[in-house]
Amino acid sequence: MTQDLSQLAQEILRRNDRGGYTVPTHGLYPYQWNWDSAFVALGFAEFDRDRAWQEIETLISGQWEDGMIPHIIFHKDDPGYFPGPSVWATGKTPATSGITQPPVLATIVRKLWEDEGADPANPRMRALYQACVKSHRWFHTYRDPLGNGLVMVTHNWETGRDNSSEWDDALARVDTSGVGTYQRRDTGHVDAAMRPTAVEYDRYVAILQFGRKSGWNHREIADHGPFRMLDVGMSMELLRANRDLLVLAQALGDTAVVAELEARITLSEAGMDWLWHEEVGAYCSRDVTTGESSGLVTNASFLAFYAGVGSPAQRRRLLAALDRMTGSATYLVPSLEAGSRAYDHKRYWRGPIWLVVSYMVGQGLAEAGHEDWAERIRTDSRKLIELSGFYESFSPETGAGSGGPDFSWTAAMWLAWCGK
Ligand code: 9WN
Repeated sequence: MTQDLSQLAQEILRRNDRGGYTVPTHGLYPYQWNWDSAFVALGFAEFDRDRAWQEIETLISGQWEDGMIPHIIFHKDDPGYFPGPSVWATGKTPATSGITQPPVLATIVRKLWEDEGADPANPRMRALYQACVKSHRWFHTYRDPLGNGLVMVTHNWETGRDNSSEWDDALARVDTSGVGTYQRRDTGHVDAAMRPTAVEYDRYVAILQFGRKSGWNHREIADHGPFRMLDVGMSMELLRANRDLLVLAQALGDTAVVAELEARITLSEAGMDWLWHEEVGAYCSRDVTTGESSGLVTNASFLAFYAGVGSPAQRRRLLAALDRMTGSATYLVPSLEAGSRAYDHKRYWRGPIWLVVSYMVGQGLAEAGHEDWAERIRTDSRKLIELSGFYESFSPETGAGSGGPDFSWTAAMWLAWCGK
């Protein structure tokens, strides 16, 4: 069975290949997505090293002058997705969206490079290193409003955990009166019960429109935008990515960047406590405007191990939360703890399992010496694919697939991690 599924996973990546980049799935997501491509590169790396590097290089072809790596690159227009390039209207070539996505790239570049012998002269690593330095500086410049090394997002789509209940209160304050009419495409591809609601979509579009009206001025968006949230996921991912970028900077003898990254890492390590919720016993996202914590345990809370943060006491409480989840979930790691406000085992990021987050959580736990938990998560992830196939996400209760089928990053996670 493993061999058949590995074969199928490779076929999915080949089939979703549009020439130098993959689409996450046919139909629902017809463009190149930022963090999807990073994870997809790990899958390609298992059978086609050149294609793995190329996936990231094609993504970087859409990087903005100021360093931002957009969340979508619209290499070819496609009427099957809303909002497409004309809605974003960023005026870039290639056409892109106007927001970013989780900064996992440096971590993946480090892995590709190390797996090939960690040669500091590797030209592909060197080019991508420069792109990552620029991207991380963009985050530090525009997305650290409190100066404590955490990451603020200005659109919920940036988090990659788009409709997590963590954003509900902040999104409820977004003025949607000027949104106008538009035609959603996603619900024409998959069951609407698995997607965000109409009210939620209006809010997403309203935030987009604020950015477009500002001429995609990221200073203006960061200071005055309608959605300003310190995301626990991206804060953890950027800290981790800074640690991995530091390894590359050291290998290259880039002393100025080494010093810069060391300072950022120290800042973020200390800053992370701002996200700690003592009563809940977990890291939770916080609204920059109101200071409110979501108070919700999500799969991103467990990225603390991956980021290398948390006192022994904090880590014990996180493990207790993970243990608690095994009581309500058949499979780990749900994107929201069952019983939480708006939990729904089928709806997108309000419960379903997403294997790329599980992968990072599992990796962090293994590195922290919690091999038992890491193995449980890996085995569960494997079972989900064996049971339901290569879906976008999975119910933590039944294991049924949700969202799009033949999903690129799920295939990649099989090849690089849980199917090995
Ligand atoms: C918006 C592509 C992307 C993922 C995100 C996931 C979903 C898009 C959407 O699909 O978001 O970016 O239209 O729902 O939430 O994590 O990168 O797979």
